[in-house]
Amino acid sequence: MHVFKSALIAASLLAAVPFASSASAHDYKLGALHIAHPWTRATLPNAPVAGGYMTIENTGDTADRLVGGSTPAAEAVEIHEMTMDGDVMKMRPVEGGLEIPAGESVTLKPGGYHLMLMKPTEPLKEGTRIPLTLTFEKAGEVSVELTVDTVGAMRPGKHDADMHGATEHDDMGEAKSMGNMKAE
Ligand SMILES: [Cu+2]
Repeated sequence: MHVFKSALIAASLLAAVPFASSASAHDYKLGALHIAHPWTRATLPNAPVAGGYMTIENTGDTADRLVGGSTPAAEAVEIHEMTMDGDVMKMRPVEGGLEIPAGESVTLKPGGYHLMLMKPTEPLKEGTRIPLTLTFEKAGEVSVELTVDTVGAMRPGKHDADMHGATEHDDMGEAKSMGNMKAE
């Protein structure tokens, strides 16, 4: 009887694993800040930059600012925004850091605010994870891992354990416009 009971417990533990892992996977907390699904994209050899994307939620009642970051995978980490200059999309550093307003979420994503990993030390390989430290003005530092998704992915996909059903990877048009992008 005892053995039978243990087997039942073991079976229920096994059954619980997928739920436990998707609930806890790839999210980070730092004080009132909640950082979800940090990700990046695989790069081609000699790519001068790589992106860094995530959603940062501020559950507190005072604003904070993302002011910087660092990673052993690149020479420097900058915070960028995309702007239109005529019909050319450009990116430039965000002066003074990126505000995370109280009670709000800010999403860093392709085509919007993003981290820019300057001069990756080696090409980012799809399916690996890149350690990254984020620095906030008030909350301080937190270590996260960027999942590395497909070249040209527009949202976190198959390498993010908690992917909200996003599995599609577009898109040649976007890849082309990325090619026209200039860092300033
Ligand atoms: Cu950039």
